[in-house]
Amino acid sequence: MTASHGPVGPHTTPGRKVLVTGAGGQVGLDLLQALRARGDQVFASDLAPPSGDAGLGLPWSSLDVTRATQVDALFAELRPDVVYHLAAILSATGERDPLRTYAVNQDGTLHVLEAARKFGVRQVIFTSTIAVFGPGLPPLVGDDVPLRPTTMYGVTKVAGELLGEYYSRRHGLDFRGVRFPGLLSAVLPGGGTSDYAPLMYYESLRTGGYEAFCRPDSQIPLMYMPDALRALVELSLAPRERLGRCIYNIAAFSPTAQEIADEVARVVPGARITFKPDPARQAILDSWPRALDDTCARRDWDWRPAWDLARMSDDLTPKLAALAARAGE
Ligand code: AKB
Repeated sequence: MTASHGPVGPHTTPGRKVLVTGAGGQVGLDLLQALRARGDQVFASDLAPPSGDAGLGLPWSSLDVTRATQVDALFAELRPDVVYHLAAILSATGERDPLRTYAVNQDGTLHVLEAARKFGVRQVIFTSTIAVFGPGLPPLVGDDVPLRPTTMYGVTKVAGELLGEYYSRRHGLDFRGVRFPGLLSAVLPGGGTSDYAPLMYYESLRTGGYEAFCRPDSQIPLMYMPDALRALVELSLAPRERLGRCIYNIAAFSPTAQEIADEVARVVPGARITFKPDPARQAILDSWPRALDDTCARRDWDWRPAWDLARMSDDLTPKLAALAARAGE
């Protein structure tokens, strides 16, 4: 689709006032630092602010996105230029409590978009996911294949994409987003089906091995967090007139679970990785793309991944080793 957007703002200048929802999660904590480093005035929000140093010394607000009055009050108080809307419950946790997942992901996104409209937010950046896709996919999955998700997480992310596009068309909101692959970083993930990938590294470092909940031939798109953060910033700063759509596939690498296990054995010598597929999570993995086609992102805003599996392993392993050591103290 062709997106229509709101008034042009100073997207390429630093010093934007940026609010991040769901800031205490795997993406949020790293994104806060990336935004601060580029000179944005950053405000964080989540259900509860993290304790101690984890809050990075930034202003934090308690925000339950399922409460429209809370969302309105925070937007009215802060009047952000840009909102990164990350607050969501992921796929595996989502299947344990689908109604709560609907409330957080679906109602929460509606509340954020509505507050953005009411309080003059210039741009909303949305984090979508490979979970918007469902069974019967081609080997390389483009942006516009039919979206038939099997999880409540996927259903609500499809709806979030469509709601944002509606606000873009109807209200001129500058709504943009990426479909993230499974992400790996030095912050442990919370409740995703792609978690087997980072856990292979982390548990091998912490305990010497890991029993993965998937088959060795499972294959989904994955990405290292620095690429994911750069995508969120670069998409936000891209000239609007170049964007032919609101939501973009982005891709980096697509190893099988066995290939990740082999890679972990290279960087964590002696790691014992075994496979014991969990039927529910395996079915979710089997319904997701094996590889994403990100041609549109490459064409419209010059997206390119910088990290492959081997480079990521070399960079990530010492960071996860430090995390595992702290966990053992
Ligand atoms: C999940 O596994 O639910 C997430 C995702 C792929 O969006 N990491």
